[in-house]
Amino acid sequence: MSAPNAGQELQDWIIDRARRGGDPLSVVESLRGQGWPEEQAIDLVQSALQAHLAEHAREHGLPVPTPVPEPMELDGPHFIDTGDRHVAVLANLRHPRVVVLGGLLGDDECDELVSLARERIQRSETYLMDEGVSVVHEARTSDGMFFSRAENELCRRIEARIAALCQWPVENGEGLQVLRYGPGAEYKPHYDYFDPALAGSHKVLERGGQRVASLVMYLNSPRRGGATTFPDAGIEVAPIKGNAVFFSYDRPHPMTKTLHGGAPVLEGEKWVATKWLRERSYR
Ligand code: PD2
Ligand code: ZN
Repeated sequence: MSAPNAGQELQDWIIDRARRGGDPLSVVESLRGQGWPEEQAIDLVQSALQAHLAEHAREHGLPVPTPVPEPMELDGPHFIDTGDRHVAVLANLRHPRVVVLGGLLGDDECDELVSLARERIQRSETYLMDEGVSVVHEARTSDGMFFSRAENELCRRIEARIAALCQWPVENGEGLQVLRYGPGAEYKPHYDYFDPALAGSHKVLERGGQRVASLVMYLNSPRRGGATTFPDAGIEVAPIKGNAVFFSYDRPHPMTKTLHGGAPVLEGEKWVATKWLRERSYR
């Protein structure tokens, strides 16, 4: 059957093709065969699929998915060029969307972040979403601090690298957070997005919308323990200096399988820097 002209009928035709197993690229090819220019064909397929996913989510009482940063495709190259470094892709998982990265930071950059953070570090607080306040909580026994965005040359360099890696505007990033875990310290499993159903979320969502991705960067290598765990996926990422784990969540819902935690440090200490990416500009 040939593609109809435009509008709802065309959208239905695209969805019908996709339902019958046509992958998005083959649908684009069919549209090109019907005379649509390539860019327009890609836009048409993308927006039809997005509208379809949104409708499906609404029908099932789920939050509607939003675009997320995407450092690389599956089956992509093993190294990502961020402009100033070649970052290795060590593991790449589709669901939950998790990418383990090698050599995102240099040893000297890790050491410098630790030494800048050390003097400002305090017991980490947890934001209680239903009350809208931050408190010291037994679920999070690390110490931490926040840099503001672009606070110094090192932060600016790392933020620009992350923006290139994730193809996500630097303005959509929160400032870097640095955490230190002493022996026995941990971060119990949690989600990084804000639960929109809880009263306290509204205040944080006003600044840049939802968090849509997290990047946990390891600033040292604890001798034992301290892995970042994803209980719903049954994987754990070893904390190795300079490496990082990226994960994204296209809606604030457990269906993203991005429950994750910092396992107790069993020997030595663990330092990480976390970068959260928002939907929109974060000020
Ligand atoms: O330090 C970690 O491995 C870790 C685990 C879970 C950090 C965070 N969450 C975080 O900063 O959100
Ligand atoms: Zn987290």
